[in-house]
Amino acid sequence: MTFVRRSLVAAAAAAALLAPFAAFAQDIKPRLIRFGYGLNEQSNQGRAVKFFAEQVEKASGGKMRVRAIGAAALGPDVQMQQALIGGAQEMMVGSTATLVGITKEMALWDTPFLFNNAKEADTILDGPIGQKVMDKLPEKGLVGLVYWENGFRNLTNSKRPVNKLEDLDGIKLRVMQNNVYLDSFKTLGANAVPLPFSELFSALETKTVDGQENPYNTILSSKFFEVQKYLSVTNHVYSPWIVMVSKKWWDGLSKDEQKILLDAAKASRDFERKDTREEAAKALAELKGKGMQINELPASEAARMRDKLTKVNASIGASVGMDLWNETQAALAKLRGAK
Ligand code: TK8
Repeated sequence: MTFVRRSLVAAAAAAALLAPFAAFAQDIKPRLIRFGYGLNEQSNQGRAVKFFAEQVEKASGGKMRVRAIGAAALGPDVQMQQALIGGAQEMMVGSTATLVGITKEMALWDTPFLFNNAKEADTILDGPIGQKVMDKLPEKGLVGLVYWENGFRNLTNSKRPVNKLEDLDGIKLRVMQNNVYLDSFKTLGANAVPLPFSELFSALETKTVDGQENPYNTILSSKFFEVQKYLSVTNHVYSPWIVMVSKKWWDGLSKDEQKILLDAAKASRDFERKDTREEAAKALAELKGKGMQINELPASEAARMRDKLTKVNASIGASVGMDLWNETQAALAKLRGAK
């Protein structure tokens, strides 16, 4: 019998012995962690939350239990953030973009075309700059554990293929509740309207809005192809998700419990990025198969869009602070030079 098996058997025997007392002994009752997220269970987000839950249960020997609650059943991102701050919910994952109202430095990640590829995103997010931004959360009542990949965002709509900048004119486009996104798409000529993700499908279905932008994975898992005909490949911004814990609750955990959560979060990050990238690589063909009409923007039009969007950079720099902005630009320049 291996050591692990032997200790598992021992643990099981101990648990069986203790079971009758569990109802009385407070510290034996598993800690329940309500982990909310916005996408559905069959999404890359849902799969990664499930993976995290399994890791935590395993590492804690069942003393910590994660209840994964998807499809915004605990409310959209901004509502869950408040529940974490108040201590009414333990954990969540959501876009950094919806966090900007609480921690303005998160707007750094909303910079259009900040990262050229996933490698750059991983290096910056997992490095000192990503940590520095995350370290702004505790003073607001939140603890950030890791960044996951939401992904490069692309445009869909029900009106027409976006082949040139002018095609966006008058398109009613849902954006996240975030000023950089609002300004970016207004700058491009769209009629941008902020809406929580949980209201998006029905807003598209009822034509309250004509379009939206999200990574391929989400367009697929949220079935936007059922209500959107055109997908234009823009990759206009890399969007991270962030896994967060209520600070009120976190502060009451033992060091061991905190370590279990952090280790599981790191393992889930690696799982999630791999899973997301594998899915994204196949998603375009799948979306085509579902009937979407897909177009790449001609390089000259992509450049025009990019040029227009850089106009929002000055306001991002001002809100995140020029030191952080310059440090990020320097780190990216160094990364690109090192290749
Ligand atoms: C899910 C959202 C989603 C985001 C959006 O809660 O709102 O468009 O991309 O992933 O955070």
